Amino acid sequence: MIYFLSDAHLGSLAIERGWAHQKKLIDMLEMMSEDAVSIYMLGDMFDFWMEYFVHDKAKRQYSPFFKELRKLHKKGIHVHYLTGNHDLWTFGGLEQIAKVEVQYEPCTIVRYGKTLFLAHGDGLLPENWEELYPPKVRSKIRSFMRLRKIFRNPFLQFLYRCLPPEVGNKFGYNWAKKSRLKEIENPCPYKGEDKEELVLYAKEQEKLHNHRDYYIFGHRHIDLDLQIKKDSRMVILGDCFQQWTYAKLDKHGNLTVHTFEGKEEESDHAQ
Ligand SMILES: [Mn+2]
Repeated sequence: MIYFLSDAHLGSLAIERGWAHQKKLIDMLEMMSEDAVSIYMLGDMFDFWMEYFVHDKAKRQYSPFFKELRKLHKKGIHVHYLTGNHDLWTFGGLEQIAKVEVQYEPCTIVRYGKTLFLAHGDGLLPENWEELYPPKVRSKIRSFMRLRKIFRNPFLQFLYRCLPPEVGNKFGYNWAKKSRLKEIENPCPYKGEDKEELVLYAKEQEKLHNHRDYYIFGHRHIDLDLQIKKDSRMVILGDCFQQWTYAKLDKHGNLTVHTFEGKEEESDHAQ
């Protein structure tokens, strides 16, 4: 079994009961570990992840999560970590501490006879996006892409890593909190097959003869399972803090989407 999950946004200042959140994520991984060969995390597992040049005490809050990931590694389960737009600032530290394999770019893999395209999903647009959207949306996309470029600039990354972690974290976690709150107050639902960027992107890939059986994305925090062509499907994974959705690929090459309800003891507690 191969599992896919994304967008836990651990450490978010906008998510109450951070400890219970992390615990549920660990329970979810435990459940997966029963029959997983590999697990793909498709980005934004942390609300803000930055590796400074000096020790960052704030990372301690994730110790249980790291411990679980090391346990999976020890069991022989490969955990792949694709970076998102909240956690791209990893420079070898996460790999070392959590024993995961970090990938910075979308990738295509072949498993159980199926071709899968995996990506967090930020910054993926169809070629002709400028003709597709009205000016307001266009300028929103443009400023997101500008910010994305700044975030990925090696020199600016170097400068940020020089900051004392308390200073960098204060800014980073609050920036992330703002985007989380904005999402809660003003959620951006599925835009429809003719508007949703990732749907258009996947469809375009198919037209360009980059055929894949499955496309799996995170980032949007919507739970979408869509047949884009007779032999091609796409899934957007939802999240791991409100929806708790994940996907799995079985050994016959079937991809299915599920919701993790939590461990039973937990729901007994939660009344
Ligand atoms: Mn994201």
